[in-house]
Amino acid sequence: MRAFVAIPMPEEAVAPIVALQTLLGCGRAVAEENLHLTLAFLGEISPAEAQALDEELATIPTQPLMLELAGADVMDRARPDLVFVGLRKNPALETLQHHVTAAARGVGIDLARRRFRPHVTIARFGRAYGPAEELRLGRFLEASADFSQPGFAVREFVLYRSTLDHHGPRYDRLAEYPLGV
Ligand code: 2AM
Repeated sequence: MRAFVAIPMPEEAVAPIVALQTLLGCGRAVAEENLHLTLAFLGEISPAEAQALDEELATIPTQPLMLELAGADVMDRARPDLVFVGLRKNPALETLQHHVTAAARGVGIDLARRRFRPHVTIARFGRAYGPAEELRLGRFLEASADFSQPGFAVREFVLYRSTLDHHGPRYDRLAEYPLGV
């Protein structure tokens, strides 16, 4: 199965993100219930690996986590394929992400060695990126560069299975891990 570990966006964060999606007005907006911050993309894993990982994730020491959304951007200005909203630097988030990747590697899941760049993808372009999108995106980036929001508390992180079909991705919760409150 294709799996990943992420923090789902709580209700308080969804409304400002939807406002950004409306402001963008192009691309395929990520469905409200799918908005998340990826901690580790696991790729294809076996049910046995998922189970071993679940046991490890449950032992991660947790602490309360407040996140702040800040600034929308694209990953690659030359060839934008997705638009995201970033998060203010947060040591507790980095610690959690470090524990999650260590847990995955600890059970033998081979993770890409990428710098952690916390973000919530709000829309994807896929192949549908042309001059009209370029114009809209340019306006959007200007209008949303200073976007910021009051912090919100995160209550959990989640191990998800991702299934891709022609309607887009479907994310199923395999297990949930509460964060300290
Ligand atoms: P994205 O939001 O930056 O697109 C579920 O698919 C999650 O895993 C998404 O948040 C997606 O990140 C991330 N993801 C999908 N494929 C990936 C890949 N090949 N490498 C890293 N992350 C990936």
